[in-house]
Amino acid sequence: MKKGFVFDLDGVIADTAKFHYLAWKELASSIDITLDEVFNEELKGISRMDSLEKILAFGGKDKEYSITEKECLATQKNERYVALLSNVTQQDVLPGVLSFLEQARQANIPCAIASASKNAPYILDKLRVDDYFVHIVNPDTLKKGKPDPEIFIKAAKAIQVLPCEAVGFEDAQAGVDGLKKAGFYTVGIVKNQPLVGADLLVRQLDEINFSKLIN
Ligand code: B16
Ligand code: MG
Repeated sequence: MKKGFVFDLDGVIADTAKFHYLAWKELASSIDITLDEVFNEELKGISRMDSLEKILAFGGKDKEYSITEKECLATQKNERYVALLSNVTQQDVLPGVLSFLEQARQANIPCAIASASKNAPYILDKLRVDDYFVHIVNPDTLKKGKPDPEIFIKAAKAIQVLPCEAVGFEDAQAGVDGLKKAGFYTVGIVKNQPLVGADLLVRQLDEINFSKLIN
């Protein structure tokens, strides 16, 4: 019997990846690095600073910036990202998510968010789904980002369930790897990307038989 759910945000609750991509693409282009959608897949689920490091390495510029300059670049990207989020509404919640969260509420299954995004509380508020989550893990409290299992273990603790009693929902390979290491039953949300190692793969949450999942 499953007793708790842990959700990733970007790519599971809403498609904010398109805004991350736009903001990174503009930032990268300002320093003469051209990003493409294939490379962008590698940034999913990865923290802001780790994403910047990957982009600089991709452009062969990883040795060119000091820590302060990198922090400046990351802040610049985030300001653009947050500006792009300003028009987000409940219409942007991915198909099947609201009805799934409603079923969890009816079944008294606590839900938590395990997102690498420091903007998660703001995004959940804009999407008007924050009431469904009893806990949002603060990424600032983590020693390591995904694929390390730490964020998922913290989320399970916060909703007082064991990882083996929990279901995790992820769209990124780093997240699926972290959930499996933590010992969760793992649902992978696929779009066009391959996801290896998930226990169940769906395109959207309304493809899931809710009672079969929890029993
Ligand atoms: P921020 P998730 C992740 O969200 C994104 O997939 C990733 O692309 C982004 O770099 C990361 O959040 C950090 O986001 O810059 O807003 O702190 O998939 O873990 O919900
Ligand atoms: Mg994600």
